[in-house]
Parts: sequence; C-alpha cells; structure tokens
Amino acid sequence: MQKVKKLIKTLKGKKRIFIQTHNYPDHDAVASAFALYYLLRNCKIESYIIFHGDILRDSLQKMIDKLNIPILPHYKYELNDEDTIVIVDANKGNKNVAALKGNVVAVIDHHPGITNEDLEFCDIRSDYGACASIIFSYFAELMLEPGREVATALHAGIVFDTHQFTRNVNPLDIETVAMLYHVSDVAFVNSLVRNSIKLEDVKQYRYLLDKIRIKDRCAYCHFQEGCDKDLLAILADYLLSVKEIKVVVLSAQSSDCVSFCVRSEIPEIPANTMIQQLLAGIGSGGGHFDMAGGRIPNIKDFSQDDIYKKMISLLNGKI
Ligand SMILES: [Mn+2]
Repeated sequence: MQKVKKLIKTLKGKKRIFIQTHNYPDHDAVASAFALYYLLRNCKIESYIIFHGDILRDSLQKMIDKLNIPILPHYKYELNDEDTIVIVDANKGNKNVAALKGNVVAVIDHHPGITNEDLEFCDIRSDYGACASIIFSYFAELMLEPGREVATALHAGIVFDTHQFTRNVNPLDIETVAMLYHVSDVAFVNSLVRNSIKLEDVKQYRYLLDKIRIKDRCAYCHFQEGCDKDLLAILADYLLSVKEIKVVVLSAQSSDCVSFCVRSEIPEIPANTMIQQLLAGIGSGGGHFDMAGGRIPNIKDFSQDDIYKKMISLLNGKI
C-alpha cells in the first residue's frame, strides 16, 4: 500500500488531529506540517498545527504570516487524552518534542531514529535532506498538486534544511524543488534566505569574534548572556565558512540550561558522536554527522573550560 494511503487510513475517523512539529520549529518543520495539513484537508480530514516553545527566527515568522500558515502554540487548544497527534520532522520520545496530552499515532521524520513499535504509522527516511521532501512524496503518490502557498513553504523548508543544498542533500530533495519551482513564489523564498538575520543579531557576531577560542582548526565559543538556538546555528555555519575552521562547538546559557550547536567537516569526527561524548554524564545530544545539537539541563554541571578541554582531547590526533 502507498505510504500516504496508510497514513490516511490511520487518521480517518479520528476525533481531533494535531500535527505537532519539534519544539522551537524551523522552516522545514513548519512547512512539513503545513503541507500535511493541506493534504489531509484535501482528503476531507481536518487537523490543527501545533508546536511547543517559540518561533525564534524572523524569517520563519515572515513565512508563517505571508503564507497564512495556521500554526498555534499547543496550549491554545487544551489537548486531552482523546486527541490524536502526528509528529513531523522529529520522532516520538525525542528530547526536542514536548510530550503533550493525546495519542501519538504517527511520525514522519528525516532524522536518524528508530521505528517506534507503538505507532500506527512511521515514515523515517534519514537519507532525505528535509522532511518537506517526504511530505511532497505523499502529494506525488496522490497526484495532488500543492497550491502556491504550500509549494512555497515546501521549497523554503528544503532550501533551509539543506543549507541551500550543501548539507545532507538527496537527489530527491533537488528533484522536489525542481518540481515545486514552477508553482512556488521563488522570489519570496530567496528573500527569506537572504534576510536570515536582523540588525540586533549583529552584536552576537561581534561577541563571537571577540570571544572565540581556536585551536587546531577547531573553534569554541560560549555565550554567557545567551543566544537563541537558531541564531546559534547560523553563527556556527558562519564560523564553518572560514576555510581554516573545520569543527565548531558553540554553547549558550539560558535561564535553566545550556544549549549546544556543533558542526563538523571532518568525517572522522562526526558532530553527533562528538556532542554525545562532550556531554556524556551531564547532558544529551544528537543529530547528523555534520550538524548536531545538545543540552545540559543543569547549569551547575557546565564549565566552559571543561568543555573546551574535552573538545581538544576528543579531536586529538584526528585533525
Ligand atoms: Mn528538518
């Protein structure tokens, strides 16, 4: 049976269906949820898009506003145990997905992960650059054309998640964008990509350049005063664009935890393994071989000198 038919069969007749993104969603998560909402609606299944956390990036808020994406914080709906949840761009039980009231019956994700046996539907394709490409494959199975708004969202989701086709790209991501290109508002997607930071963010660049510690082609910086998660990722990519820097670790303090962002261009030092080793015993992390994230839940367990020393020792001889 086609994947999408199985998903529709799973959801048909369910009372209230919520499409949940990972916490602090990014462009790909919101685009995936929006496209799935649209697809289900075409199959006479109503759903609601929800998330936990905040919309951190201006460019994402702009995408939500311009494309009229009906996404709301989960508390607006007061979920109960009878509700049905579909998770997109993350897996059930992930640390970055709030456990809400309701039954998680389906997961659609492109991060490496295991198929949870409790789920009625699970579609994990870790070789895809974006969850949006998986959702588009459902449109293709149904021979359903996404409208201009959905096409634009999917296009943006793929471009952002693959870092403009430089990371984890699968030929299918490129084929998907090629198909969407005719319908999508290309100029709008390009403007989102080009305007990913705001003037206020510039001071974090200054802080980074001031405080950065570099050794053996590895860079580390801790943001004592905090830095939002998405900007931390943008800054990590910015450092990686420096020719001599091959591995980047950034951390940022918030009121209750320390968040991490890791990048690696060295296959012998996968970012996801590195974050797990760095935070062993004090926190958790995961991701892809070239990009990963993590967090230390208790600030007391964090010392930037310890992290820096550990990073250097982990890289010793490999770089
Ligand atoms: Mn994604």
